Order: sequence, then C-alpha cells, then structure tokens
Amino acid sequence: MTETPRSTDQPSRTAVVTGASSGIGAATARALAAAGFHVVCAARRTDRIEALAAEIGGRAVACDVTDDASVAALAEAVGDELHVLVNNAGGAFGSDPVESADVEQWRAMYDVNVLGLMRVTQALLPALRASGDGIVINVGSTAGRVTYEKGGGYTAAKHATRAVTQTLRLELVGEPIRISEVAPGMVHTEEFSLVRFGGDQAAADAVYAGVPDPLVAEDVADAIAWVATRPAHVNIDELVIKPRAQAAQHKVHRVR
Ligand code: 8X3
Repeated sequence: MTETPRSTDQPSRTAVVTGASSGIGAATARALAAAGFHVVCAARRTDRIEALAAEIGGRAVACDVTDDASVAALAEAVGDELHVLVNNAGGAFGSDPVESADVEQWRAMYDVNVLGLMRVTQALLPALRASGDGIVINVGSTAGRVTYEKGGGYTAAKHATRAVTQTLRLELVGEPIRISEVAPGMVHTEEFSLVRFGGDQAAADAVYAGVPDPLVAEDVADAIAWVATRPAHVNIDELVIKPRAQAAQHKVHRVR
C-alpha cells in the first residue's frame, strides 16, 4: 500500500495565520500549534501576537495585510518554505444600507478582506510551492453565500473572497498546493460585531442575544486545523460551519 503523505506529526511544518491577534485567528494559531505546526502569528498588534507566540512556541511577525511593504517583510520572515497559509485577517465595518453606506468603509472592507488576502497569497505562494505540499485556507463567511440588509459592503467583500478562492484553485491545478475556504456563520468573538458596529457594545451583544450557543472561535479553528491536516491529495474546497441554532442567515433560534 502506498503511504499517503499526511499533514500531521511533522513538527518542522510551518503555518502562517494572519489576523492572529484575536478571535478565530488566535484560536487557529493555537489549534495548528497543537497539531504540530510551527506557527507564524501575523497581525498588527504586536503585544498580542508576541504573547500568543510565546504561549504556543511560535513566532510573532508584525503585519498589516493592507500594506505592501509589511507583507513583503512577512514573506521575508517566513523564508523559503511554507506549508499552511490561513488568510484570516478581515472584518466588517459599518451596518448601513447601500443607499447611505460610507464609501471609505466599503473600501476598507475590500482592502482587508480581498486585497489583503491577495497580497499575502502572492507574497507567500513561492514558499508554499517550494514546500511541495502547501495549502491556502481562506476564512470566508456565510456572508459570501447570501446577502442581507445593511450588510452590502461586507457580503460583497466575502463573495469576492469566495470568488478569489475558486479562481486560485483553477489557476494552480496541477501544482502541489491546495486551496480551501472555511466559511463560518454566527461566531461569537470578542471583536467582530463590536468592530462592525463601531464600538457599540449593546448593538454587538444584540447579534447574539438569546442564541443558545453561537459558535466560538475554537469551533472554527478546529475546522481549519482539520482542513489543514487532511492527506495531501485531499482538497476540502469549502466548509460552511454554523451553530445548530442558525438554520440560515435569517433563521436563527433565540430563547427569549
Ligand atoms: C460573519 C457572519 O452573519 O455576520 O462572517 O455575516 S455574518
């Protein structure tokens, strides 16, 4: 029987997680470290990623995915070989209808969720290719599959994340690089909704009010680590993950 190459139990394998300072990114860094990867924790907030890197035996690299020079420095720090890239940096800014939405907020969402992903992927593809077994995991969203009122800028950006993921898979077929998307629905993290609502804690809390068990960052991290550790010939194209209480974007069970 042919031995199938696996992505586990090989401590020398390296992973990069962007947006690793909090939420899904930080949980993913922990999950990949637990799976045996040396994890490069990339984010803007150095105090947070340094603490995380120390905790998991990884490395902190300050990185703003919206900045060319910063991403070039990340690639330099990663070096010649990389096995896993998790494009997690992203977010939602604002909750206005299209008619009155703010152009700068939409620009910022496209910049981080789409152009940031593109920038980091371009910079790290040579190292992923050189490893002989690379995988890019893009953190998408259920917002990349449906639309909802007051979410136009974010759903447009996350639809773009999905489109770029699919395009890259087509373009790289035949190469030793897998391309996946993990698309979460309702995840209760400390910052996602707070950032979306500009720091309005009450508005952020209302998103999860009465929902028995929204997903937590660790649930998504677990899925990402699973995708990353399938045998090298197995490409999980996309994995949509929602809490049991969320049957669809607008169909959420709440206990009053
Ligand atoms: C987050 C999911 O429901 O806020 O990506 O669009 S949602």
